[in-house]
Amino acid sequence: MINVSEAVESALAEGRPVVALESTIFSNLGLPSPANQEALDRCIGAIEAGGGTAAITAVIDGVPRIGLAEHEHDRILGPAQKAAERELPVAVAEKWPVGATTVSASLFLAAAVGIRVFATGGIGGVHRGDGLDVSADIGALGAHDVVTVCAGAKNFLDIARTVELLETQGVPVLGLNTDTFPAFYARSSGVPVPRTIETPKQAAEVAAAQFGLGRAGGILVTVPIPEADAIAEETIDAAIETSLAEAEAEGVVGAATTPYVLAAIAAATGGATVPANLALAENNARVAIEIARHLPNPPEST
Ligand code: PSU
Ligand code: MN
Repeated sequence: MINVSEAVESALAEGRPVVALESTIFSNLGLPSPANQEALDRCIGAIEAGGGTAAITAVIDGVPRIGLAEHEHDRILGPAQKAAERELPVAVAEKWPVGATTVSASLFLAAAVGIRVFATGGIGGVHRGDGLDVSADIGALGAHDVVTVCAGAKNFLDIARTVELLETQGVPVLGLNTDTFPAFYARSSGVPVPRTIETPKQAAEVAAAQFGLGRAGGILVTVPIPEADAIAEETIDAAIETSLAEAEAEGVVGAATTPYVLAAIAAATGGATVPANLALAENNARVAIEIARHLPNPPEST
């Protein structure tokens, strides 16, 4: 029921490094066009430059896919329906033309075929306020045996509570050369990260130990945005405040909230946040392939 591309299948069979990518970030739910195309090209480029194979996840014409051919990239760059993990069965049954996979759906699909490293921009988390809006990403991070590489989470979320819930889920959270959880455009959220590491290889060692112990669930590796690309916190904070107020005034709720706020932040900053978004996504892909290269191959299944 899950279709794996030949490129990804042969890389996995030969024990070559593979990094999974989500598709929501590259669809119009995540980034404006044409920056979304550039983001996709740069992420794939970083994975290939590191000697790896990129495995883009998506639902296309009702089929969950892992690995898209280049001529199929257009499908995920246009309008799409957001597919978190729980939407996958719905997307299959209803034959969605394009289901853009979120972090949770991508983790499920990656784990299902034995891909152990996944790169994204920012994860979903606990939304601000007491509305109990918690992203499915958090549960998926605790459920699937995959290393997720991200630049933390955007500050429109409650980052302190997000980090607390990752503890509840039993997810080891590592900061690459940072002792605080990164806040996407900003290198630091001020919230302490449980463990600091200095190299991608150390993340691979933690992951190898986790898998070796037979302990279920993922690892979260947080990587601050490269210094040169970070955006002044005042700029972002102001944009986030107006974007959240706008979402509330418009009565936006549920799964629509994150895409709405993402677009509102990009608009409120006149697109200034977009280059930063591309730079951190590419940087995460670069770190992810390094981790994948250092992970020992899984034992032969019999
Ligand atoms: N944060 C971003 N960019 C994104 C997303 C989050 O900075 O594109 C997307 C990811 O696909 C993530 C999803 O998995 O939003 C989370 O949505 P929600 O908050 O509805 O769980
Ligand atoms: Mn939600």
